[in-house]
Amino acid sequence: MSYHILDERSVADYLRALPAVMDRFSKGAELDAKEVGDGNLNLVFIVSNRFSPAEKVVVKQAVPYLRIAGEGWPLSRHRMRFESQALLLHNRLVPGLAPAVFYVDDEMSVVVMEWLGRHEILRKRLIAREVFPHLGDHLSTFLAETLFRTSDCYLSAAEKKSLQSAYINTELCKITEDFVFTNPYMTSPENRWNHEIDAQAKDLRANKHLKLAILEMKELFMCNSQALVHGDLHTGSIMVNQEQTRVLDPEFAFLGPMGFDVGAVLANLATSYCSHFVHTADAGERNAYQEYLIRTMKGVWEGFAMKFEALWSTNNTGSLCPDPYWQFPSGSQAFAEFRFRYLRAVLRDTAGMGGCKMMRRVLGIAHVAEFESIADPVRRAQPERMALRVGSRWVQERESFKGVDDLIGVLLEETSSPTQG
Ligand code: SR1
Ligand code: MG
Repeated sequence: MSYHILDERSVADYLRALPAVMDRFSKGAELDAKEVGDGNLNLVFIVSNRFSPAEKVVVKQAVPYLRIAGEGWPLSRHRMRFESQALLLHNRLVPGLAPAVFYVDDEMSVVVMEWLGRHEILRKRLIAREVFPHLGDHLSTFLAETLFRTSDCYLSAAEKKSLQSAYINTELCKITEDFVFTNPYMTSPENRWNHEIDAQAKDLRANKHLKLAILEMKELFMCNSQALVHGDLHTGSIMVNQEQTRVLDPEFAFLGPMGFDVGAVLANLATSYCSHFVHTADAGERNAYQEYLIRTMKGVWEGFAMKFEALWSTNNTGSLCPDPYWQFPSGSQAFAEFRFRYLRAVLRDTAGMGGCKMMRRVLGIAHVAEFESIADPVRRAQPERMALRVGSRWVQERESFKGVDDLIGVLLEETSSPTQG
């Protein structure tokens, strides 16, 4: 079928012709559709059986422009190919941690997926102070498995290059290069920020040391093809309930630095931490919830590092450092030392990437609900300033970080005096 933009009426007709999707519904189903997309890029429909409303699927379609900016900002639909192939790969590597895929249509730039009716967007639940006991474990498994198994630690050079060629995601990488690593820190028309923080924005945009450090992160993002990264792993790309976690929306997937994904998770937990100085007035409740967020940050990094190390030490099948390379008297110690150094470098990149991600959410085009939901600009300025200070220090001090406690230490220091300017 040639490409056309679906709407709430036509999406049902479209699905009716797809046996792989209609098998998900009882015989004689009548389909109703509702567009629910609140992301920056795509259309998302929930399609249900009128006679059995619990039977639902999700249809996601790329439109040929950037939705957040409108039709005047063209963007090719190739992104849906990256998303669907990454979703299929994630289903293979980490079954249960990505939504099941029922149908992929490259012509129509459509993917039909499992409806996650028992799950909610993590970002929203964090604002509501909900605790998810398995979150750190699930996210660290997702990160370790997807990053290790798409890296040179696990794949042969030929497999890795072939993976790389399947994910030349030029346009979405450019969005990140511009909107995460460049435009928020200079004059650019799409930037928006709270004018209560004009002074901080101005200082930050004129801070030579910070700007040099940000550029180092951008260069790493553009040049280090370490593993297949999700590419947009913020808390709006994660759906949860008390038992399960699903990572969605991998349209930004490409071969990039591992720290970009790990940093995205830690940065978003840290922005949530900052936001609770306003969202949660009761100090006892606030402290308890912020402690949970810190535990989760720790769980994500430490779980990731431990699982990655375990995977590598038992599956050293990649072309990076084949086992015979380590066949000398102290070879196994040297290999352990190399793995340790590798993960230390990922931690450093995690801090740098995460820091950029925190700052861009305050200064750039795309903001986050935990801050935006604070209507009063004076009150909103407080967590926004915190996020700028933490992000700025994570990027600039990254070389000195030895463990996740160092990143957490900066977060605690920069938020210890909530009224700080
Ligand atoms: C211009 S698109 C803004 C952001 O939305 C996506 O979720 C990515 O984070 C992108 O940077
Ligand atoms: Mg997205």
